[in-house]
Amino acid sequence: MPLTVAVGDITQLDVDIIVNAANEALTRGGGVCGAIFRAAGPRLIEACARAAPCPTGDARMTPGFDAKARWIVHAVGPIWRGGAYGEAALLESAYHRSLERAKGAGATSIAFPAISTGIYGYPKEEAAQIAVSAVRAWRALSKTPEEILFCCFSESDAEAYRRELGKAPRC
Ligand code: AR6
Repeated sequence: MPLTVAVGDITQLDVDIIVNAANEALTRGGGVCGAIFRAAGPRLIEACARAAPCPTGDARMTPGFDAKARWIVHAVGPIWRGGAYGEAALLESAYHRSLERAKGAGATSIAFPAISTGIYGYPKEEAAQIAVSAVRAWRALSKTPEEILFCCFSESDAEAYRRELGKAPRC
């Protein structure tokens, strides 16, 4: 199945797993995290407290509770500090660890937001390039989850992903 780009609110997607752009404490925040906590309801706060902490570059999984998705993967991307602090490797790892969790759960579909590109300040073009290359690298190793979506909150963010997906994979 091709990698696809969706535009809109990730909580409205019809997928097994939505990925949260989380913080290490797995506490309720703003951005996509706020939308996911609203959709999942108060039980998510307790489940996240049990699953915390989650180091940057790693991911934890909880049920989706009242959200449409069956599970939520909480992925912690890096805070952008200029690019010389291992941010790219940490962002790539956040995608990889999320996909490992999805595969472990037997999920067939997963949607990612543009992790780290909001409150954490990661430049959007560079983050899209890392997201696409991380997911392509996963795809070369594993057939599951079959459906992988990039959910962008704006049309201009989606354009960055479409450009990356249009490029040949890097070796
Ligand atoms: N659906 C899809 N994407 C969204 C949505 C939504 N409902 N809302 C925002 N985005 P951010 P981060 C996009 O700030 O940079 C939280 O407080 C948004 O436009 O949500 O990883 C956490 O608890 C942007 O492109 O996450 C952490 O403390 C992308 O989601 C911290 O923010 C990510 O922006 C994480 O910061």
